[in-house]
This record gives sequence, structure tokens and C-alpha cells, in this order.
Amino acid sequence: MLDEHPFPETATTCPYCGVGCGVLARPSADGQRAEVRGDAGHPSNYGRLCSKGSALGETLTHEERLLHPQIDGKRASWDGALDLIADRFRDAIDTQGPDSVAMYVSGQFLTEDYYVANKLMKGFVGTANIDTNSRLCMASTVVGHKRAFGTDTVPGCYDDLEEADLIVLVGSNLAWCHPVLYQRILAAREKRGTRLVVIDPRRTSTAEDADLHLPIRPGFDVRLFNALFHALATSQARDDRFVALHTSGLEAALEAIDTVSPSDLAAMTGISDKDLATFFGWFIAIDRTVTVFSQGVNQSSAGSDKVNAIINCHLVTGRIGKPGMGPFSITGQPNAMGGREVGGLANQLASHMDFEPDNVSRIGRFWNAPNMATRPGLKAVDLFNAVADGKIKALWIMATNPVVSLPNADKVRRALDVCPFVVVSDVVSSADTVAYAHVALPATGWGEKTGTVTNSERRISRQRSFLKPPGECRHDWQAICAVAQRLGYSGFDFASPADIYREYAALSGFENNDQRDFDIGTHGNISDRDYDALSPFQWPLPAATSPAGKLEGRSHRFFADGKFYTPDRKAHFIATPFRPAQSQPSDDLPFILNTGRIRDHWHTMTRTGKSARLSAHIAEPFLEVHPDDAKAIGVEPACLVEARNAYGIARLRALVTDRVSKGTVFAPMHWTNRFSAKACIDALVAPNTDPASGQPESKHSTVALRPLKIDWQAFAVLTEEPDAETLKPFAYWALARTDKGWRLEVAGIGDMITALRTIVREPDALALSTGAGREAIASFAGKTLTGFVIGTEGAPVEADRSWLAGLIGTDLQSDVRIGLLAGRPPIGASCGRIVCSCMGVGSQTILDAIEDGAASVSAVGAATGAGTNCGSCKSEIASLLKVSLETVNISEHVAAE
Ligand SMILES: Nc1nc2c(c(=O)[nH]1)N[C@H]1C(S)=C(S)[C@@H](COP(=O)(O)OP(=O)(O)OC[C@H]3O[C@@H](n4cnc5c(=O)[nH]c(N)nc54)[C@H](O)[C@@H]3O)O[C@H]1N2
Ligand SMILES: Nc1nc2c(c(=O)[nH]1)N[C@H]1C(S)=C(S)[C@@H](COP(=O)(O)OP(=O)(O)OC[C@H]3O[C@@H](n4cnc5c(=O)[nH]c(N)nc54)[C@H](O)[C@@H]3O)O[C@H]1N2
Ligand code: SF4
Ligand SMILES: [Mo]
Repeated sequence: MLDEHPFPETATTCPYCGVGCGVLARPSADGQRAEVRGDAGHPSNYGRLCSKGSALGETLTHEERLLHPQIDGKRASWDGALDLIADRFRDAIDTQGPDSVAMYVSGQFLTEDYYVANKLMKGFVGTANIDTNSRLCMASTVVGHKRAFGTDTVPGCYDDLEEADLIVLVGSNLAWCHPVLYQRILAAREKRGTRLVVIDPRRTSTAEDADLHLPIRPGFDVRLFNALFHALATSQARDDRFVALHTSGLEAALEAIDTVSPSDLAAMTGISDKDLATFFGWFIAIDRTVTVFSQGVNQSSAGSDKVNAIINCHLVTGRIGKPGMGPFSITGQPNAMGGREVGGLANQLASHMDFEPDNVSRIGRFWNAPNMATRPGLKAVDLFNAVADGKIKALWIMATNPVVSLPNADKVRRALDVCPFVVVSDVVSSADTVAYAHVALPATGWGEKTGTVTNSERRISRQRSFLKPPGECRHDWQAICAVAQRLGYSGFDFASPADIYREYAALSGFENNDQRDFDIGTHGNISDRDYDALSPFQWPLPAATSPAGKLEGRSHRFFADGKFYTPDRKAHFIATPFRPAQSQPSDDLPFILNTGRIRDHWHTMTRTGKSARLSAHIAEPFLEVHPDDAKAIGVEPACLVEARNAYGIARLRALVTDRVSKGTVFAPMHWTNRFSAKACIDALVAPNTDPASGQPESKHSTVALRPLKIDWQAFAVLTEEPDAETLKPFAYWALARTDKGWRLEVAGIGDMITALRTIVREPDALALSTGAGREAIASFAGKTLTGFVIGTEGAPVEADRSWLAGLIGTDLQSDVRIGLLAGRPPIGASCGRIVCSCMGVGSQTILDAIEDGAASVSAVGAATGAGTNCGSCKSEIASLLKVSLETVNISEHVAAE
């Protein structure tokens, strides 16, 4: 079969998370889609892919693609658009100075895109007003690393996770956010019995699998790790030799800690004495310990201190850079790490340099730059405040969707409204930010672009193109270089990504002499052919090593033998006095709002929202609320709830669950105005930031809640997407793709029947039932179901949603038509809510298998296929094994468990 395929496979890298899985991809035989599979030769994943990676082929459709440049919403030529951008930037720079222009870029840039954007702004325009969405993601870790190690470097590698005996996950939902790495951990655990501790206020999917879940009070990680640090320093785990030879500042850091009794610590952190004692006991006794941390740590007004509080524990025990040991910042975006290496943040310069005068001069000479920026620029939140204040006259946003992802997001919308000139480069026209563009530039997307990315373990891999760009899409680096050339700058006549990479690699080795650990100087004159063939490698790779050098294929670690990059070449302990989160609950705003990710969607859904498979796992925006809180505010399970504060409002489905603790609620960050009436959660996120890193506290805002007042609720499936006019009158709606159409949750005020008729419009639509406050309307073209809506007055609609979603656009037999009346399938016809999106297995199929005797996750897998590909649904299968049939059958809402 393989031989007959007209297209060869291309080895590339997944464009989603920082695990950086290798993918083999090619256009499908009909040329209409793409086929992907895991690359068994890639050392990140050895062939595995998660649900998002497996569904990549479904997200590459040209639907909603931005195909041509636009000026004020009208099609324009590239020349016209580029001339206008250059004119407006030139005008602002000349009349208002270089700091009156800005760029806001992304960890979804390739390193080559990042390099030219930073060269343009920091070397030629003469401003460091270029920041990246990594500010919202990794900035606190960058500060923590630099303070402790003198350099922003992840000491360990993925092998450490397989060689550890204790893995502590802090503020990380690894099972959903880094699924392939998580599966590597679970596989290693089978063999060596690795203990898994999860520190997260929520009982996440990851926490369900843990040996110990510490449901920490939000924001109290520094308290916890300070106490652990103190305990380690006075225990047998302390490594006196490492501390004496390779560190400084231990005593001062210990003195800064308020010592608290175990019972006080338990009361403060919300973790029981017993669990604290177990955790401390394990951490003291087990040498091979890795502490993995992510957004529960970084996205905090004490994020940098959280990072250093964790690192302190590893330094005092000397557990760093050795097999199975170390602090491990797991990165989010595919090129979050590359962005940090290439100086993507407003307070960095390229190749791990900062704004020290020596560095400014070094880069200035290397670039032959006429106008080097000499001080850091504005960090993301401040940058958009400056836009709102009218200080930024021209702004270029690339590969990020800030009107949805920045805190106080409605203010970002208002800021873009008043900005005199906004350019947005994106792959889709439907991204919310594109609506604010004076000039929209069509960018090539994954599969079309080519360059390099760095994953969480410092491994640089190639992204390679295997599809022709549609329409007039161009690469981001080409657009940046074209504007630079129009501005009259030399040094931007790159012919290819390889050309850019060579320059960047040479800069990393330039006047380095081991002053900077980031050094890939050996690639300074890599040939186009070798660049094309480059296999994944870990940095460093200084000029002395051969390109196929000694490090290739092997894991490289930093700092086991000291050699840090601080001026004294020692690691620094950092004093981290505890500070609570900035917004604290009050009578008016009694709930702490936590936000984050779900398994099958990526950020603002511009790509995963195109896949019916990925939209099936959780099809609706939700708010997790504790049962006691729900009762107190009068919110019934699966009803609608409005969250609000001074910044904004959001309307979401209440998911009543004790997975969150009392007083806290959780909402996903993914939904935008594209797929929901009002579910952009960042509209309510306070723009509080960490003073050292500028990273927003996206996990800790305060809100008030109330039931959303509506008269009726409905669920619909439609072949045609309902247009904006249809949806506008409804207080609530949420849309998701299905295989042959759309599914819609909707709720409103007033007469239900009239509203339902606007959703299924056909004049000959069939009203299927009346009475008891439940109505259904269906429309057919011949035997094909083209629209169906079922509504109930007041209460949530009970219907088998997955079954209905599977019927739309298909021919129905008469017995099935009867089932429509109830919104329920004939017995045996439904697979239930999709649990395993890789294999398309639903909850009902899994429950049937359990009834037939499958008593374990692997037995369910053998019977149904569920959990046998990426494995990220295994903990959900385990939950289904625990519950009774009735519990699941009540309602098959996202909001039901
Ligand atoms: N499916 C999916 N995967 C992704 C992404 C995606 O959009 N979808 N995005 C990628 C990106 S860019 C990133 S940055 C990563 C993020 O990966 P993660 O950081 O794992 O994901 P989040 O869900 O943002 O947050 C993790 C957890 O932090 C917890 N938390 C909140 N407050 C606190 C606190 O005070 N202390 C502690 N200890 N924990 C707290 C939350 O309850 C949440 O479960 O995921 C990457 N992978
Ligand atoms: N409340 C809350 N907010 C958060 C977070 C949270 O946990 N809670 N997490 C934060 C974090 S960690 C992150 S990383 C951010 C992510 O937030 P964003 O970066 O805003 O999210 P994305 O949806 O990934 O936006 C990427 C955009 O770039 C487009 N795009 C994709 N590929 C390309 C390309 O090659 N070129 C161009 N020009 N465009 C492209 C996509 O269509 C999309 O519109 O969100 C942050 N915001
Ligand atoms: S774990 Fe999934 S999303 Fe992350 S890189 Fe691998 S396949 Fe892509
Ligand atoms: Mo991120």
C-alpha cells in the first residue's frame, strides 16, 4: 500500500505543545487532506502522538483561511499591504520615535521568524518594544532560571522523567497538556514504580492517577516549597559538598523563611498534616526526584518566586543535572524555548544575551546594526496598556490572538480599536484579533512553513513543509524581511530559513568563549542540504563539535558539576518570602477564578475547532463549581451561570463537581466569540502581574456568580452553520463542528417555539412533539436529516448529544425518526459522549464493555480500542469503571460527568 502512495512522507514536528513530537506527514492520495503519524525515529515521542497530534490532518482545511492580504477588510495586493505597513511604521518612527511602534509575536513562531523580527526591531528600528505571548507562559521561569543559574536553561532532559523514582508535578495537568510525555512517565512507572505527586488545587485527570494529590490552596506554593526547603536543609538529604562548592546564598535564603509548625502549614496550604508529612518524607528520602512545573507556577504574581522556591529545594540536595533529578520547567508552545533562545522577550537580546552594554555592543557589531535598542521594551500587559493610552502608533501582531488570550481582554479589544494602525498576520480570517486589523496578512501555516523549533528538553527539530501554501499566503519571515527592506534596512536579504539559521547559529558562537551556554556555533556555516537533513539535536553544539557531533542522539544535562553562568559561576539560592495572590475574595467577588486547558483543544481553537473529532470530547465552555457553592448561589448542575467582575462577564455551563474546592471555580481558556456567545474567560482575568517577570496571574482572579436568567434551553444539530444574525438574540450559545455539520447549545428569553423555528428554518420543518415544556423540530431533505432542535423550558435539555451529532447529514430510517422525538436513540444505537477521540470511542460503548466484564483500563482497551493510541483518556476510562451506569445516563452534557 505504502508504495502506491503518490506522495512521500516528510519528517516534521507537531505544531502544538512543547513536547515537540516528531510527525511523518504527507498529503493524502486525493490531495485534499493530510495524513499524519508519529515518527518512531524522533526522540521526543518514539512514534506516539496524542489526540491533537493525531488529528492534525483534519485541521488543515482551507475553510476560514486568510488567503489574501486585506486592507480595511478588503482584498489588497502584497505590495500594497507591505508598502502601507512600511509607510505607517516609518511615519511613526520618524515623527514619534522608535518606541512609538511595537510588535507582539508568539511561541508559535519558528526560530527563523523570531530571529528576523527581533533583528528588525532591536537592531534597526531601535526599540525593544517587541514582546511575545511567551510572556503569558514562560516569563516567570525565565526569571527564576536566570536568578538561580545565571542563564535561562532547563538543566535536565526527558530521560530524567523515565529515570526518576519520584516525580512531583506542580501546577501541571500533564495528562492533558503534554500527553505523550505523560505516557512516557506512566510506562516508566510500570517498570520502576515511580511515585507521582500532583500539586494542584483541582483534582485533574493527572491528579486522578497520582500516588499523592496535594490540593493546594491557590497561590500557596511558595509557602509549601519554603517549608520543604527548610526541612531538606536540616535533613540527611542536604548535599553539603554541592552546596559548598557550587552554590551561594543558602543561609540568607533560609533566614528569609518564616518557620511555621506542621499544623499551621496544613491550615495555610489546605493540605492535610498527613499528606504533607508523606510528601516531605518522600522528597527527603528519594534522591532521584524531578519537580516538573508549569502554569500553576508561572501564571502567578509570585511566579518567579515559586520557580526559585522549587529550585532552592533541588540545589540544597544537589539534585540537579543528574540522571533522574532536577527542576524541570515544561514548556507550552512548540517553540516557547526557541523564542527564549532567540531573544523573543522584550527584556532579552538574541542568543541568551540581555541588555548589558557588552552584549548590546556585541550584537550591534555582529548585525552591523545602526540603531541598537539599549534597554528593555514594554512587557505584554504594559505594551497593550501603552496601546490603550495612545502611545503606540503602529502595532504588528503575529501568530497570537491577544484579544482572547491576554488578561482584561476586553480592554485589549478597546486598545486595538483606538490604535491608529494595527497589522495582524494570521493563518485564519476568523481569529478574533483579525477583526481589529487595518492590514491583515495571510501567513503560511503548519505543513506549509519550514524552519526550526526547540522543545522542552532543549532539542532543536526541523519543521518541514509538505503542502503548497494556498492562495497568496507567505511565510512570516518573508513578510518581516520585506517590510525591513522597504524601511531601507540592509541585512534582511535572506534567501531561505537556512540562510537565517546560519546567521543565528553564527551569532550564538560569536565572542562566546563559554560565556553563554546557548551555543550552536557549529551550524554557523551549515549547508542548505545539511539543514534540510538536520536530525533533532540538543544544544549546546559549539563550533568545536561536529554537526553530527558527540551530543547527537544522547541526552545532555547541565550543572551536575556546577559551572553555572552567574558572575561567580555558582548557583544562587534566592530568598522567596511568601506573598499571597494579588486579588483576594471579598463579599462582592467571593470566588477565586482559575483558568487553563482541556485535553482536545488548543488555545483559542483556531485550528482544533476545525476538527469534529477534537470538538467532541468537550463541546461547550464550562465552569467547574463545587456542589456546596452551586447550592448556595442557586445553580443547578448543567444549568447556565454568569461570572462577572469589574473587568467583564462570561456565560458558561455549570459543571458541578467536587474536583474543585469550595470557593474556587475553573474555566477553560479556549472559547472565543467565534464559537460562543460570551465565553472568553480572559475578559474576567485581572491584569495582575509578577513584578519580576511581568507574567499575568491568569490562574487567580476573583469573580461573582449567578444563575443566568433564561426561559428555555435547546440543543440543535444542523448541516449549515447558523449565521451571526440567527445567534445574536440568544443569551447563550456555543457551537461545535460535527462530522457532517454543527452542534449548537442555545438558551434564551421569551417564547421557545418561535426561537426554535429560527434555528431550524425550513418552512416544511416537522414539529415532533408538544407539551410538558419539551419541543422538538426536525427538517429533512428526502431522508437526510438537515436540522434538528430539541428545547425544554427552564431545565437543561436531556438528549443523547453524540448520537444526534452523528445523525445530522445522514439518511434516517423510520425507527430512528421516532427516537428523535425523545432525543434518545433506539437501544444500542448510541456510543455516548466521546471519551477516546483517537479511536472515536464513547462513554456508552465503554460502559457496555464494562458491563460485559471488562474490569480494568487495559481490558476496556482490548474490548473497545479506547485508550490504545495516545492514552490520554485512560484516567477518564478509570473514572467510568468507578461509576454506575445511571450516573452517566442522566444527561450526556459536557456538564455531566
Ligand atoms: N490540550 C492542550 N495542551 C496544551 C495546550 C492547550 O492549549 N491544550 N497549551 C500548551 C501551552 S502553551 C501551555 S503553557 C501548557 C500548559 O500546561 P499546564 O500548565 O499543565 O496547563 P493549565 O491547564 O494551564 O494549568 C495547569 C494547572 O495549574 C493549576 N493551578 C492553578 N492555580 C494553581 C496554584 O496556585 N498552584 C498550583 N500548584 N497549581 C495551580 C490548574 O488547576 C491547572 O490544572 O499546555 C500546552 N499544552
Ligand atoms: N485565562 C488564561 N489565559 C491564558 C492562559 C491561561 O492559562 N489562562 N495561557 C496563556 C498561555 S500559556 C499562552 S501560550 C497563550 C496562548 O494564546 P494565543 O497565542 O493568543 O493563542 P493561539 O490560539 O495559539 O493563537 C495563535 C494564533 O496564531 C495563528 N497562527 C497559527 N500558526 C501561525 C503561523 O505560523 N503564523 C501566523 N502568523 N499565525 C499563526 C492562529 O490561527 C491563532 O490565531 O494564552 C495565554 N492566555
Ligand atoms: S504531545 Fe501531542 S500536542 Fe504535544 S507535541 Fe506531541 S502530539 Fe503534539
Ligand atoms: Mo503557553
